[in-house]
Amino acid sequence: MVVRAASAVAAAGAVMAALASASVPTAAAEGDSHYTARSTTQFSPADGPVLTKAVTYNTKLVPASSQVTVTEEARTESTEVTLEVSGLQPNRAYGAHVHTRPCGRQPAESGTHYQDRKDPKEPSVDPAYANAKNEAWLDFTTDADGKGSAKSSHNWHFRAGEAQSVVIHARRTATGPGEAGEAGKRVACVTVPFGQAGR
Ligand SMILES: [Cu+2]
Repeated sequence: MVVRAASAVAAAGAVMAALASASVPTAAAEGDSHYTARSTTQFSPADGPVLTKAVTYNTKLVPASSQVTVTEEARTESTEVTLEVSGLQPNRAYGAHVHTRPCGRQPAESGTHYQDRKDPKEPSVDPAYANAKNEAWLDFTTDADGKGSAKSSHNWHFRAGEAQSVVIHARRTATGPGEAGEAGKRVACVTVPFGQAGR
């Protein structure tokens, strides 16, 4: 029992970092394949002792211990992503998108926005590519309690390995030419392996 207690203490940090994580392929209905992956995590400072799955780069806009849940629901003809946050600043607009790379200690490590049709030019600020249909945008406005949520729906699927995080930005996503897709500084990031359905 003493040995067990010691290992439990050692594992406590990891448990705090990943409160709950589930990947649940659900039963197919009439040939329609249906896959749901949901992950809930607390944000930790990106410069902390351990790089956790959800990191905050700005503890004023996204406080440590605030919580995030990301759900990917993939069906035969569609993909739906849901973002839910709590513990953020009340009554405030944030931008958010699915990005290509996992979160790192530096905000830029999460890469560019995931695009179904890739813009040959980088950075992609052309509204023909940088738009909410070709990318997964999850902008939200928090309520008086600091809770917020957003959902994106598409008729395409993520290519496995090419969509690996959700990044929260300091402001709403712009849509005009030359600035489309921009949403200010990256204030937090959660690593999520999208596009694993049926592979
Ligand atoms: Cu982004």
